[in-house]
Amino acid sequence: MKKIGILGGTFNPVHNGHLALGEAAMEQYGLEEVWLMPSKLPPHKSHFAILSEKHRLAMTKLAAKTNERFVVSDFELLREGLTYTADTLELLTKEYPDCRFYFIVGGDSLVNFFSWRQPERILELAALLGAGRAGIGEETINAAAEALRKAVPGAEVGIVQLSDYPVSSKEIRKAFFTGEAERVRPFLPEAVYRYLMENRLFLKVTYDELDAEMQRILPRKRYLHTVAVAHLSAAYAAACGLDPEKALLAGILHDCAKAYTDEALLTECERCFLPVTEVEQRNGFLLHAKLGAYYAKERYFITDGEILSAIRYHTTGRPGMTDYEKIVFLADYLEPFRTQPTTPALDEIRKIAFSDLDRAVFLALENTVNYLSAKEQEIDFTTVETYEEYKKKMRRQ
Ligand code: DGI
Ligand code: FE
Ligand code: FE
Repeated sequence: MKKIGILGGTFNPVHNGHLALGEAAMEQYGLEEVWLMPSKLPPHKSHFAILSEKHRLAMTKLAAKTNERFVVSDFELLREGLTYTADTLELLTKEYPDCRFYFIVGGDSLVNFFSWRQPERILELAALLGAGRAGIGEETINAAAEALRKAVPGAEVGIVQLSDYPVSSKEIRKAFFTGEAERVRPFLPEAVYRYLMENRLFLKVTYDELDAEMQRILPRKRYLHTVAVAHLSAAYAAACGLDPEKALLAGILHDCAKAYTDEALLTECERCFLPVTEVEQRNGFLLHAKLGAYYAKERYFITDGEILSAIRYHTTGRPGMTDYEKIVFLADYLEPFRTQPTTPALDEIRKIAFSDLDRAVFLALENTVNYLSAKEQEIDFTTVETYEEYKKKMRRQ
């Protein structure tokens, strides 16, 4: 039987850590080849900035040239619909009856292997190799491997001894997006680095990518609101001589953390070490602005402070708001699909916003504060402070 390793992944981009894992598996388990198999987009993960199959495959081919025993397989890419490992192995074992497949996964996957689809079937069809990972701990991984061997008689489960690779694909993308591509160059096969540079990939976060991601993660109505805010923000920016592109990006991301319940927002903020005030404890939804700015930076690689603060303060405003903050705050309140039954003055403010940002912000704040008071809802201290500042400002005019 010919021993073949299968190393699947999104490979966005493929890096030396993937190759090191493949090579370690070859050496430690006597594999003749390792097939690098780029996968389709996993439905549950973020699709943001995932390159086309064409690019991911091309880079994997370049990476495979570093070792003659690497083979690139487009087996998963060529299949229709969702691809589950069990199905892939079912087909592979039929097509290559004289091969024994060694399916290589990260150590974390070994630990939660029973959450995969048809784990027992996978273990019947192929051997499973998990990468040892310092982050998880040798004992945990060994125990997981032992549990799998016990669960399926005859299952072959092994561990690939390998120290943690210092970077991930995500960190590589981040470095590219933030202009630090050179720093991660040593972690990529040189040909892959050149490919990314020559094709200008991961150089800039585009509106279209963010739009597609919001469409994917937000409910339909919220998505339409978001797009309306993005475009209205851009229009305000143009009217004020500011950069419409920046306003557009702030607008499309302003509610990117809105698809959570109040409770989930609290947990998520804690997980991300974001401070939570007492008012926010009681009114969890306020946190979507803070968490949204955090996601914009960490997930969507936005580095522009003016874009980030426009997202951060879009719900409460703040004293001394910047123009971009005012723009997104207003667009959020005034976008044409937004209906606020309690605010007949909305159309009036809509007109004013194009010529006098400050007056429009004042009126929006006044309405919000009145509305919340009438409904006996707690008002955030920042909202109150901002309102007070604007009242003074308006008296001076
Ligand atoms: O996320 P959106 O629904 O698009 O809009 P948003 O982020 O402005 O949130 C809207 C709600 O936030 C709206 O019902 C008014 C409310 N809000 C704004 N400031 C405060 C506030 N709610 C409370 N409880 N306290 C505030 O200070
Ligand atoms: Fe919001
Ligand atoms: Fe909004």
